[in-house]
Amino acid sequence: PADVVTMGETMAMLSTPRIGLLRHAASLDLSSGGAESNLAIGLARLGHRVSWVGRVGADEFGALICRTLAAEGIDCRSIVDPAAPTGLMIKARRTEAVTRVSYYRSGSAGSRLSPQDVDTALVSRARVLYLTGITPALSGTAREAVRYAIDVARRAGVLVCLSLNYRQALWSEQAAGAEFAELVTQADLVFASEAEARLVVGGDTVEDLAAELSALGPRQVLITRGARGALAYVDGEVLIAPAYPVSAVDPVGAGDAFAAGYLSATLDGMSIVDCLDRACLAGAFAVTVPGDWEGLPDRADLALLRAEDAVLR
Ligand code: ADP
Ligand code: KDG
Repeated sequence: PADVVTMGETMAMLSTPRIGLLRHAASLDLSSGGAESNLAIGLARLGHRVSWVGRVGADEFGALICRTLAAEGIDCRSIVDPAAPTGLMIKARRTEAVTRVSYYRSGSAGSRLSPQDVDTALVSRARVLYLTGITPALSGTAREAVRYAIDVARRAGVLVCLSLNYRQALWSEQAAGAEFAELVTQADLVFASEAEARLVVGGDTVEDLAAELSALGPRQVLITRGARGALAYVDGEVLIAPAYPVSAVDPVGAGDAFAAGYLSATLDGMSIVDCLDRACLAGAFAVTVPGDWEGLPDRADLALLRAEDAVLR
């Protein structure tokens, strides 16, 4: 059985190799990305058994996604949907600091995920189910799939983890806030940025926001704060961790990496302090490279950001 089961949409990704307008790019780099599969890669690199479930089109992009996930050691449970193409995401670095993401995913195979795609045996035997707030924004059936997977996990006593991951291109703050408020009550562990937490609850400080989210049900709430680090609120106790100092080239994917680090340490039975530390380490690795997941660390890498020497021989 898998340690972690995750489900969502992974898209093909085209990105500009240089800074500037997309229209001037003479060539584009081809890769893939998706919040849940990024998380899966992060966990697989750290040695955990992960299954990813999602729909892809009967096309080369779909093949690319399965090939990538399999190469990363993930149990790829892709469902080939001949009725729709694999979704596409375009990333252009407009300036050194600003990345623009455009989606070509409406009506995509990934968005056609439905409750029938949830393998109840796979989910019930896992230790963790990881879902994001992106999936319910994709379609009515995708939203039902999320709810069904959570029901199955809860009935089997599987830890339900939810990353809010608000994507403004997909839905309004109001619609997302209402959906998140319901999903949070069903989760054991919630990852959110401060802005995402504010879609659901109010509060003057980050601690207040975490406490309010936890009051809705989850025993553990993690608030990610980019280069400012993160905060954990567990059983009423607050823990704060600074970010590891790195020079960031692309912030996309940091949240997925953070979640992978946190869940990896949780599966290893580590203390909350150590879970938070591994989460921040993984988050820092993710921002050091242009891709969404390519910079994710393996076990040996975890010691690197703490290393004294810049050159390891
Ligand atoms: P998201 O990708 O969901 O917006 P964040 O940007 O808050 O999430 O990043 C998640 C975590 O990754 C942060 O809490 C932090 O630990 C780490 N991280 C993000 N950006 C940086 C950065 N510039 N330098 C170091 N660590 C970072
Ligand atoms: O979390 C990083 C993601 O933004 C990315 O890899 C693609 O799943 C994605 C999305 O919907 O933005």
